[in-house]
Amino acid sequence: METAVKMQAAAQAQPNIALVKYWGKRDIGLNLPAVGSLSITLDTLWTKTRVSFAPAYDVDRFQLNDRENPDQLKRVSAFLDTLREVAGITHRARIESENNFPTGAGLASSASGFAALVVAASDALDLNLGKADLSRFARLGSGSAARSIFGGFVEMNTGELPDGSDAVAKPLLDAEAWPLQVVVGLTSFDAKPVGSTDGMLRTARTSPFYPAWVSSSADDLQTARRAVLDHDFDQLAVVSEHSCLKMHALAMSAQPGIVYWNAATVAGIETIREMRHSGVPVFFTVDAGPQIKAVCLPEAGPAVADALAEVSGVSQVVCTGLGGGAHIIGEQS
Ligand code: 2P0
Repeated sequence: METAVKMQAAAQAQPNIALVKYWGKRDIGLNLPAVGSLSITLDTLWTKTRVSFAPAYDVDRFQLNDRENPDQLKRVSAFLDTLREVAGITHRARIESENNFPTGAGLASSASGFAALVVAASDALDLNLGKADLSRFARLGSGSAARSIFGGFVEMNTGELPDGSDAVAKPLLDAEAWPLQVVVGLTSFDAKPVGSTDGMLRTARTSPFYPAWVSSSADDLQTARRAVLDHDFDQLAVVSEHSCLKMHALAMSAQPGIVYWNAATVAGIETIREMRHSGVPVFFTVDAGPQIKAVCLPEAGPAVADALAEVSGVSQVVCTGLGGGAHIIGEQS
């Protein structure tokens, strides 16, 4: 039986940026989102992960960028346990992962990380999972990872079933159909002060605004979905900035309040708003970290990159288009 299983595989996934944000869980154990979300998958930032299972390994080992990573090992190992259970094996694994961008600084490294991991590990175990199942398993690792299984514009559902089997992402529009550009202004490489999971739980527990956040999210999702399908940039800009500011206002209203921004984040937001008001097709979004992300039509890319590079406190600017979903690669490079 074992000889039929190849036991090792490598995969690549790219981070995604939510335009309609996920913040809050309807079930913590199954990691089910309390709200739907809509994202774009990037192309030049990536995680590449190689997984090998072997009877000779006595423990799981996880390396990130060529260094053992004991902090994340427990989470990765618990995630692999779920797949091992499905495969009916107990072999331990070696996981070697590489990010070509800063980890844990608000650039969605857990999204690309768990998407690459589930694709590599399930292939190594010959689980033959379809994309919806890959998305469902990726969600168990990190909610946003469910979206990185797919490329382009992606929608994530809360699902309604108690077991969460319908809480999966689905593709909305291919990257090539509306090739937006993303310009990321890096303002800090420090790890975020409060992780997303803890931030969500604290917010749900303590913010008086949490019920309003949950009940207003379906409208944002519907507006954004329509804007994407219509290629209506202005409408997408309005609803995306609204969802971003609403999520951060919500986090700030937790006790103690969670502030992911720094001075450069605020300056970047002002810069992008001024550009948009002067007619440049660009809008901003910010995730659970201080990086500023500008989304624009391709013709505005160079001007947006120049403007963000000028913002005081922005140390580096990264430009990327939209890319495809997580996939198997021949070798980890
Ligand atoms: C998002 N974020 O929609 C939102 C906006 C950050 C801000 O999804 O607890 O790391 O692992 O499911 O996926 C980041 O949260 O959280 C996130 P868990 P995750 O992209």
